[in-house]
Amino acid sequence: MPKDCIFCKIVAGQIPCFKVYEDEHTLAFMDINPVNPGHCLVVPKIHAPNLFESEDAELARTMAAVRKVSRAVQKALNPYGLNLLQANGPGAAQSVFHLHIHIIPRERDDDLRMNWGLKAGNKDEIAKISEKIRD
Ligand code: DGP
Repeated sequence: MPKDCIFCKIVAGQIPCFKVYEDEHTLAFMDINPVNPGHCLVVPKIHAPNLFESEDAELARTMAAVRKVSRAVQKALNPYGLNLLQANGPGAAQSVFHLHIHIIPRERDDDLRMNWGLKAGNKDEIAKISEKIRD
């Protein structure tokens, strides 16, 4: 585990998160800067900095978890739609260099665009939504 990887620390339980799903290979938790309510992230537990350096098997397991969590988000929050996003490299605005897939619930006319600026979320609201998805 790279010493300075924030998502490795979350996987190891050294930094808290609002967890919504976990299995042997993957972890899903709420994004701390949600672009829309219910925005969450799915990560492989084994560190890979990006898509290019990930293993096929890890990627397949991660995407299976993405589908599972996406179904939970859809059921819990009934969004208008869902976007999946993976920022690959600084040029694509990747800011955390541990592979992760964003699950972004969409609202009608939310006017969401790619490469949004980071804005701190409301922790109470994030916690409440995470309970709905986890259930
Ligand atoms: P990206 O820019 O695609 O690398 O997305 C990184 C996301 O990770 C960004 O939306 C904010 C989120 N994030 C950064 N640090 C933390 C953290 O400590 N906890 C949680 N839950 N999310 C984080």
